[in-house]
Amino acid sequence: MDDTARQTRVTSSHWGAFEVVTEGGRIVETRPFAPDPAPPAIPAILPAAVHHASRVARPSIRRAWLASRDRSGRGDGDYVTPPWDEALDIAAQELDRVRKTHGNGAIYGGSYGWASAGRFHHAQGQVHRFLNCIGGYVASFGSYSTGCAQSIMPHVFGENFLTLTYEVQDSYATIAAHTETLVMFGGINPKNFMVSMGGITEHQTAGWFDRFAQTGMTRINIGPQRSDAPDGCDWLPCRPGSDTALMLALAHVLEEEGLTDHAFLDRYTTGWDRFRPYLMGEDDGSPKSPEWAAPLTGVSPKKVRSLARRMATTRTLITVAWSLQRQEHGEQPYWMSATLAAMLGQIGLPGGGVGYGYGAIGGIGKDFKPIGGMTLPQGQNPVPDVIPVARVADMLLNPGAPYDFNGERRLYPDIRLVYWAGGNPFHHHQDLNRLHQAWLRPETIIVNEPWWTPTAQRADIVFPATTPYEREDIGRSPLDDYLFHMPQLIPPVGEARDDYAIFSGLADRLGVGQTFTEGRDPAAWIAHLYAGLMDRGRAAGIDVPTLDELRARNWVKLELATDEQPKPILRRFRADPTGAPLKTPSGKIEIFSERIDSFGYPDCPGHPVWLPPTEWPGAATQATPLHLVSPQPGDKLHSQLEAALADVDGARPETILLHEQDANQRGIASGDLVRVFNARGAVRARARVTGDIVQGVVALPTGAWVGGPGQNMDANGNPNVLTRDVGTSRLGQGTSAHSALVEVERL
Ligand SMILES: Nc1nc2c(c(=O)[nH]1)N[C@H]1C(S)=C(S)[C@@H](COP(=O)(O)OP(=O)(O)OC[C@H]3O[C@@H](n4cnc5c(=O)[nH]c(N)nc54)[C@H](O)[C@@H]3O)O[C@H]1N2
Ligand SMILES: Nc1nc2c(c(=O)[nH]1)N[C@H]1C(S)=C(S)[C@@H](COP(=O)(O)OP(=O)(O)OC[C@H]3O[C@@H](n4cnc5c(=O)[nH]c(N)nc54)[C@H](O)[C@@H]3O)O[C@H]1N2
Ligand SMILES: [Mo]
Repeated sequence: MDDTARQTRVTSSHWGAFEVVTEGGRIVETRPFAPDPAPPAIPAILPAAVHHASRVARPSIRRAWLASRDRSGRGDGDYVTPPWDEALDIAAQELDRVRKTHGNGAIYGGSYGWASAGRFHHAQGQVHRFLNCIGGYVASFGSYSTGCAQSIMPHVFGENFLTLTYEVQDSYATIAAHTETLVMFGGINPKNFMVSMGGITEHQTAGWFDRFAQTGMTRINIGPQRSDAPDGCDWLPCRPGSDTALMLALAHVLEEEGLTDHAFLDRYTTGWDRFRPYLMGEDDGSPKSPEWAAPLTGVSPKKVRSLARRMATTRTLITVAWSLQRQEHGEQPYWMSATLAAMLGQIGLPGGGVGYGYGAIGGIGKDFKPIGGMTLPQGQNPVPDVIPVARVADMLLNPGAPYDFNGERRLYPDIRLVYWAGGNPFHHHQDLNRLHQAWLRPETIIVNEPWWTPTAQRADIVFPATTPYEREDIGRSPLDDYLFHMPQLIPPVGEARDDYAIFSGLADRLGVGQTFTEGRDPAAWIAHLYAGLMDRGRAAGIDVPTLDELRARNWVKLELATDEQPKPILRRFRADPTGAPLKTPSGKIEIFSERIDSFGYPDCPGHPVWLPPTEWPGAATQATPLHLVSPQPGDKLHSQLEAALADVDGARPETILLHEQDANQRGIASGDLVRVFNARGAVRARARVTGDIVQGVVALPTGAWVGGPGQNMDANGNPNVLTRDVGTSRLGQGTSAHSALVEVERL
């Protein structure tokens, strides 16, 4: 095939499928994929991003590290660019030195991040398989997305949190048919359902909201921003961090007005008797009434009462955004929402109860026959150490120190080498100045990256990785009903190699080449993994084309649509609580957990409670009077494609939303450049003044590449310079990204 001729082919990505026009070995244009009813705008930036000057062109090694193993200059930008063979030799020797001197437990390979959508070339799968082949690595548990929920929710519902969100909750079709009142804590966010891990083809969530409106469903967005739910929803402004107080007040009204479903509580839950005295203030003299909550939440008691009555008398679904657990004490709104739903007695009824993360990614709320995805086997990790993913800076700063996590006391390992592929911690982690200090500790940092991200800029060895457009792959997500052959569209940019080739080269040098590759090249691996997918499809009665057919067709829509819920765990539990118990210790929904209580954590006691975060509007000070929420960016995925997006006129610094009154007080108008700061750091941002945010709250999206170390202000506007790096609690140890106070001034 002449790959310089003009061609149009389809590929898949985390933000959807799209057509790619190539010519002369370059991506020249992208176009929407016709079957997608609401294609996102993100792919338009691809031609600029893929061929951007910020691509890593050659293997790069920090000159000072090479000369003297210097770590202090990480971020100085002074690299030498040896040929591939030499760079791989150096990296392999260093991996070997570290494992022989300190053991594999000194290698951190958690390597958190979204990487790209193709299944074989998924960077995390590749790095984990490689590190397992050379004796293992310290891994990470959970995600920045839902780490806290993954710890708390199994105690409450007995189910893995991801199973709960992806397979147990009602689909949008069921909600449209049954729900009368949709109560959305943190909204169901139009910008967020554009993306979905591993791919999303038909963006249907907006269409479902049109349907909800037609059915007359009441849709209430509770939180700091009107824009967190689609247009047409009611907005109940509420201060960030205060949702648990509002849920408690709703619960108090139910109990006070005789609206609690006690029959449900008796049959399906445990621990109500331990929780009720707290709710009614019998044990602490403080009833959790709407009047109690009002100064915390900013919501009037009258509104709380009328909402509670509506929830008790209509089919009500409570939804909770993932953002509510990316904050200090994020366990509490999650646990309390389950308790509130139990009091309403609708859990297990179609369109009733509680659901988590609707809209967080576009794939949630679709019901498909499960035929699984396609993953590279990662092998066994002989190293037992696993840290909660968001505790990475704590680990690097405190080797050997004890920490608590979900009932266990553990010790942080002593990390000498960090290997990252497919993530950008200098975008995603909190308190980046602290991470920078932590990052100076390991002896060596190796990163595979297509672009010179802030993380690549702070690595000692950088291997240039291909993007999905430069290699063949298969696109397939269990939350989607399309299957893609992702053809190689253009030759690798610069000297980039696939992660697979990089790890094969290292594995060869470390004597485990055959173990890593099993003698397969990428095409053979794709054929091997694809055969497994075909088998599972056949077993489920689904017609999956042969790989050759798929190659010829580029994409197919699989017949995965189903009216049946794949895992009707809560329906069966409701029908027969003794015959189909939950996997909690009591077999029931746990409003009080003996297990959690036995941990003795003051920051996560045995039943849901109101615990004010250290930083939230209720703790605002003169120096930091404003609460910062740092949502996902609407125009892209995290920090991906940032280099090209940052070039767009006026795009950087990133835009911060301020309430009119807060802006007036500071003499700030829309378009002004501002300095956002607290004791942890300062960033530049561009102001946009609005009435659609709660007064005292500012919103600065994530995703800008943080500038170089040593500057006292990040010029691009990465909110993680300002966020606080502390676990949600000893139980969840998730990120507390959304709990931060700042001040803003005009520049
Ligand atoms: N303040 C604040 N911070 C947050 C959040 C928040 O709400 N507020 N949200 C958090 C959440 S939920 C998340 S998920 C994280 C996201 O954080 P990340 O997942 O780390 O962010 P990405 O920008 O997606 O990073 C993926 C990186 O992989 C690279 N990459 C892509 N394809 C390949 C490949 O094939 N090979 C290799 N080697 N590299 C590749 C990309 O160029 C990019 O640099 O951020 C977290 N941070
Ligand atoms: N376009 C786009 N979509 C994405 C992503 C992306 O990078 N870009 N990232 C994806 C990923 S990895 C994830 S994990 C999901 C995350 O999905 P979410 O967690 O839902 O996303 P966020 O944008 O962090 O937060 C949504 C909103 O929650 C509100 N909020 C913050 N704190 C509080 C609070 O205390 N109470 C209430 N009631 N509301 C609060 C904020 O106003 C914010 O706009 O998004 C996914 N979708
Ligand atoms: Mo996430």
